[in-house]
Amino acid sequence: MIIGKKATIMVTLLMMFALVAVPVSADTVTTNVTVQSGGGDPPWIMAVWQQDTTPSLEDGDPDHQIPGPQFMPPVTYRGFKRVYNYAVVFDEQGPDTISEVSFQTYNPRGNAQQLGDEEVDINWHVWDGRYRYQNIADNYYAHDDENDKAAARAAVKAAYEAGLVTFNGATWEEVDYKLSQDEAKLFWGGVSHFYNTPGGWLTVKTTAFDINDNPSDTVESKFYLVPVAGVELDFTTIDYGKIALSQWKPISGDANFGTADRPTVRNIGNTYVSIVIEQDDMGIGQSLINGIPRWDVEYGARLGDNSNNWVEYKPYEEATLPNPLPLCNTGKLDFKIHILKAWSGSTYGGTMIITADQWWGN
Ligand SMILES: [Ca+2]
Ligand SMILES: [Ca+2]
Ligand SMILES: [Ca+2]
Repeated sequence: MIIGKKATIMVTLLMMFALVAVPVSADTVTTNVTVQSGGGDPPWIMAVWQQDTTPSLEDGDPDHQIPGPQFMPPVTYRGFKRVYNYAVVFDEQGPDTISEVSFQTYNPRGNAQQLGDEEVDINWHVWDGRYRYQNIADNYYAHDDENDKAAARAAVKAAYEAGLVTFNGATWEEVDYKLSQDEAKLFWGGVSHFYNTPGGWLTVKTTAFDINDNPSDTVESKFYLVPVAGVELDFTTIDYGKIALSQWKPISGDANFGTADRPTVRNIGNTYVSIVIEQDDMGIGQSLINGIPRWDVEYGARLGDNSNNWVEYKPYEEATLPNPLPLCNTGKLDFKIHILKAWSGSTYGGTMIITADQWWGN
């Protein structure tokens, strides 16, 4: 036991001596470098994510309750939602040899009604997962500039803490370390997603290239555009005009948004919508027919001009039009009225409520 302790102490002293001795002894260190033939190694994407420009980095989930990024659509006619793609890239031949980072966005799959419901049997139109567009990173933080490095590390940390980042064979600590050591570089580029970009989980496939055109492995990440039903009307009043008792009187709209006397609806959200209509009785009231109350007025509405799509409804009854209004479509709304009993020469007025619901197929 005693011998062992002494031995330990001796070794420690020798090591201390050696450490002190190195600076003055001009030791020789061997160095190795391999010049790669055929262009070297492909870049390595260590981490990717998407974020928006709001303080929470994801306005569809500002308290970060759901993993991954969630964003709100603009719900504005011809509006945009700005989303930024980020990637931390490493290359064995050095960060200056990374020449391009490409982000390719793909449509959602299935009907995407719910956050977890990204794969369902119904696939149609824009929910078929097809390729949408490419964004090439046009910004990066310099790997050898202290301010840029601090900004890059802060950006990765904030996104990581918000639960946005998809890591690819690296932890956040490893990514942060490589950035701190001038070995990796943070790239980004912005995409303005048009208002009719379909709601649901969109896939982003990120690939980096080096100056020898070596492509990295492609890293897949996802972000969620929250499905929101939204429509806009070009009318605030419907004048049924002069009517004859017991005769249906139609008022036809047009597909021209901006002509208020001809009702038009357009979809400004990122889902198909069904139109729901409810109207009061305009003060026309009820009659007792064989002791049973009956409304003295009824209504009808349709989207488009197919006669099969008319829906007739009583006052205060919610009527859902059978045909949906697809994404980014403008439609004609027709209305009709049928008065069974009212005072001749009187004018009646009321209110109609028009609502858009998400439509995901029948
Ligand atoms: Ca390389
Ligand atoms: Ca989230
Ligand atoms: Ca119109």
